[in-house]
Amino acid sequence: MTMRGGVIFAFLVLMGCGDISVNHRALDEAALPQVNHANMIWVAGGSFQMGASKNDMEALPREKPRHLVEVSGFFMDAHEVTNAQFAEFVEASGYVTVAERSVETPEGVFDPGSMVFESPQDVFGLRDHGQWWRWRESASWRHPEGPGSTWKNRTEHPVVHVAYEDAVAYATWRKCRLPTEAEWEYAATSGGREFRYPWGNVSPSIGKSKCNIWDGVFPTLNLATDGHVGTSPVMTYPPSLLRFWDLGGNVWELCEDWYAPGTYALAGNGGALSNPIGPSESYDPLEPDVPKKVMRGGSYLCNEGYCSSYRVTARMPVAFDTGTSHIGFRCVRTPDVESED
Ligand SMILES: [Ca+2]
Ligand SMILES: [Ca+2]
Repeated sequence: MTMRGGVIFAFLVLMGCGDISVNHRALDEAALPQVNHANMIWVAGGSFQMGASKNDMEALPREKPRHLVEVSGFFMDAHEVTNAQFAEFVEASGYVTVAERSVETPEGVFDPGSMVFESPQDVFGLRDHGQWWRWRESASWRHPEGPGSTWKNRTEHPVVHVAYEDAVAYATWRKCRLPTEAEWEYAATSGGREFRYPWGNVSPSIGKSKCNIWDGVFPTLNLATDGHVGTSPVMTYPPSLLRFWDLGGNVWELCEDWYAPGTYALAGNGGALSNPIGPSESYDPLEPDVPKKVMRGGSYLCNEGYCSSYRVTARMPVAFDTGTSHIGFRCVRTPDVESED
């Protein structure tokens, strides 16, 4: 999926140039969190089978083969980082997110903006994402749908329109980091259990709502039987066994690993991988020139008919400089970092 970077890149190609510079603003290292954000869950280390089984017909090839992984213990946020949490970071540090920055090129300065999901009345197949993603000037975490929308009436919703470097900046400020794919999946399976979803093995279409996804026919009809068309406040649905909320659905969660579809195929020769961190560089055959990170867990746009990415093994590439209206993150921290406080 081509988002912010792709839109800008395509525009620059059209203009015949390609040198993008952005307005970076240094973090104020002294402005550390004044509020205890340590709403984190301890995940005891262990080993587990990472990835989808070969008989899983719903899983994509990039989720296979299943392989043995060892993970050291870590703390992880109980819920996605909220707008209120991110606002405290921005107020303390003066940080400006990627979506809020102008893009300077030899041909001129382009206004800030981001990609916003807008449900179309009709679609012609599901391959052309441009049918439901729109570039909106001024869209950012402050204005999730662009002008006229604001984070201030959704303070406990997950922050969105964060690119990888925005998430890293926030995590660093909190003395945390982003999870690796292995840590995320290990937490999502509540420590390596045979779970298909973060809540267990029951399909989200059966019984009470288990997470915030797309109820209906994507992308034209959202029945919102789970109570939410867009993002929902964190901790709305039942927690997982380890008491994590929204690991499936609500917003996608950025991970530290670079994306490559063949990561698991290179995962060793039968021995357990210890704390894997993914490939040294990304490779997406569909857009080989765009560096991409991995995100996990699906979003409020996923459903069984289109993208069942709330499955624990689902993995999705995202351009490292791109945030959208359905991408967020949560933080982890290791005991060594914890003990330095
Ligand atoms: Ca929903
Ligand atoms: Ca999520």
